[in-house]
Amino acid sequence: MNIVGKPIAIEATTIKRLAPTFAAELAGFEITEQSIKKRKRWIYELYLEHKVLVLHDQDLSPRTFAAFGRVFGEPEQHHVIKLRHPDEPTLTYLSNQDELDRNPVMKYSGDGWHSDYSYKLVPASATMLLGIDIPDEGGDTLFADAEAAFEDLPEKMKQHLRTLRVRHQYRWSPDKDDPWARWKYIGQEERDATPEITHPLVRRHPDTGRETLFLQPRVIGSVIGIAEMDEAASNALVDELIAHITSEKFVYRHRWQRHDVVVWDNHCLLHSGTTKTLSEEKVRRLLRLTTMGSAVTPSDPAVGMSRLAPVDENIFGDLRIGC
Ligand SMILES: O=C(O)CCC(=O)C(=O)O
Ligand SMILES: [Fe+2]
Repeated sequence: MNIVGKPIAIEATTIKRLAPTFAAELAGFEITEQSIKKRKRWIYELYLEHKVLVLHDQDLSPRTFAAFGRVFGEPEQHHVIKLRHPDEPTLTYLSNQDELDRNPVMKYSGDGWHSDYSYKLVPASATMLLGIDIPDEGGDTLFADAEAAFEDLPEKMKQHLRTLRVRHQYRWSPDKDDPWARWKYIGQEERDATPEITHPLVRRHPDTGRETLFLQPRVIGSVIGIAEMDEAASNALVDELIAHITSEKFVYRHRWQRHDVVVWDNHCLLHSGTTKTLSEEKVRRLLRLTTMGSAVTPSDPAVGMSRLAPVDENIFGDLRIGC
C-alpha cells in the first residue's frame, strides 16, 4: 500500500503475437506521461521486434498521444496542409466525413498499399493512429511485412533486386482520370514539396540492419516504376513483388476499436486503409502522428542513396483542382 492507501499499480503486461511474422498486442500497459518516461526503451525495442504494436483502451489527450509518438522519433507535419489537425499541426486528422472544407478524395487518403512518405527523399519512420470514432464494422487497416517477404525470396532474385532503384512521385497515377488520383487535390506548394525522386529497391533498416523491399503498387501508391527498365518489364516486376508482399502469410488485418493505439514501422511494412468501402453513415475518425525518418540506406552501397530524379517531368502539368 502507498501512503494514500491505494494499492500501487504493478504493471502486468502481456504481449500477444497477432500474425505469423509480425504485429503484437501489448496488454496491461497504460499510456501516461510517466509510463512513457519509464518504459521508453522497452517500448521501442518491442516495436522494432514486432513492427506493429496494438494497445487497446487508451483514451489519450492529443498531448499524451504526441508524447507517446516521441518514443518513435520526432513528429513530422504532413505536406498536404488540409490533412493536418486544425489545432495541432504536427498531428493529422483522418476522417471519412465531409468536414474541414476538404476535397472529398481526402476521405480515403490512406487506401491502397503504401509506406508513408515513400515519395520523399527522407520517408517517414513510424506512424501512429488513435481511434476516436470507430464504426461497429469496417474501416480496417491492413499491414504487410515487406521484410519477411524479401527474406522469403530465392537468393538469386534477392541479388538482382539489390541492384535496382525505384522512381517515386506523390502525384503520379498510371491513369490521369482516376477519380482518386492524388494530383487532384494538391496545390503548388505541395507539388513543389514532392518532386520525382528515386530510392533503392532494397533498403536496410536503420536500427536492425535487416533488408527489406521498399516498393508499393503503381495505382495510387506513388510508384512510377523501376528506374532504367522497360515499362512492360517494370510493371510486371512491380506487380509480382507487390502480390508477393501482400500475400496472406505476410498480412495482418487490424479491426479497430475506439481508443485503440496502433503504431507501425514504415521502414519494413506496407499498410492500407479500407475506408473507400465503408458507407459514409459509418463515421470513422482517427488522430495520426508520423515521425521523421532518416536517409534510406541501400542494401548494396553501389546502388547509391536516394536522390532527385534528373528531370522533373512535371507530371500532369498545370492540371489541378483546389483542395
Ligand atoms: O486509414 C487507415 O486505415 C490508414 C491510414 C494511413 O494510411 C496512414 O495513417 O498513414
Ligand atoms: Fe499511410
